[in-house]
Amino acid sequence: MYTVDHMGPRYLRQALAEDVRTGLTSVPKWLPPKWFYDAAGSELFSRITRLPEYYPSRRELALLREHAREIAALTEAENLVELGSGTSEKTTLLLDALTSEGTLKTYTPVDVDGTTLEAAAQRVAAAYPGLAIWAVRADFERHLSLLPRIGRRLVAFLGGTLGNMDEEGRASFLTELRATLSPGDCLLLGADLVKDTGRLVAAYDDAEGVTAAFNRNVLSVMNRELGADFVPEAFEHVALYDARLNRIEMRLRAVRHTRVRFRELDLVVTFKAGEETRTEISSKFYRYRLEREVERAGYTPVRWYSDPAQDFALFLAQV
Ligand code: AVJ
Repeated sequence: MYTVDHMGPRYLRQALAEDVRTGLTSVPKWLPPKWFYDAAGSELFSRITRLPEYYPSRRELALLREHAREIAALTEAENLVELGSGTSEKTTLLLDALTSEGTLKTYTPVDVDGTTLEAAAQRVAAAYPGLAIWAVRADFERHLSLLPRIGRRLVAFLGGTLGNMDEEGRASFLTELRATLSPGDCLLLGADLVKDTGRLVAAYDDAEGVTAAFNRNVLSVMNRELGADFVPEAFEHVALYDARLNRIEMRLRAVRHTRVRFRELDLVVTFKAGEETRTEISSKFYRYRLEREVERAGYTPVRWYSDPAQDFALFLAQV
């Protein structure tokens, strides 16, 4: 097992600092969702995937169970590259299928959180003794060109994380990724589909408040990394569905006028009472539109798998 770290403590602070300077001085304020995922945030996300309201993980797992063998046969991948691998739980299905197919040699999990990445890589290493593991700590929005290019690749981008980007962001991401791939390499996307607004909102505003804690975790990350003095309880979790842009937005709403000092940045940010900071978009897809986006970025659609309720899809494309 090898670990490559493109996000040392200095990089992390600097990238977060840049995003804070840009996002929290914009109107309206915003922050990129990648900063949710420190060790605590990754753990909270893991809990989200088990919530009754959060259907995407269960749907995707069922689709993987049903179709992993065919995906393995179609891709004949030697290297499974997983972007935003987290705990690598569902990855087992692809690893098993590619192992039976007899092609798999390498697993390359890629994640922003070192703790979660390391633990997941260790677990996979123990369960698959013959497998080479290249754990890469990286930000897939910035470090795509630095990913190892070993063997025939299947790049898995699951969970619906592509939805964290807007249409423009998706176009550049897909194009940049395409540029690092070779003929025969494949891309497997997990995509959450447009559906009833009530169910969408409930998935991002669960009764237990786990998603609210996950949302507020970004405040703790800024406190720790940038010496900020956010009081997380002074911000309310907001989840709403924008039916025009087909996306969930998560926001943090200041319950009262709040002034936050960033010790490491020489920066003070004020939040008006009721002011909302957007912390995440989670786009929901229509099949034909996602297929068109992926085709425009230079891939050929191979298979579209979805459940009977049309809740979630796995989309396999090839270069
Ligand atoms: C990991 C980005 C797919 O957008 O559904 C879950 C993150 N945010 N609940 C999503 C998330 C709030 C999740 N992704």
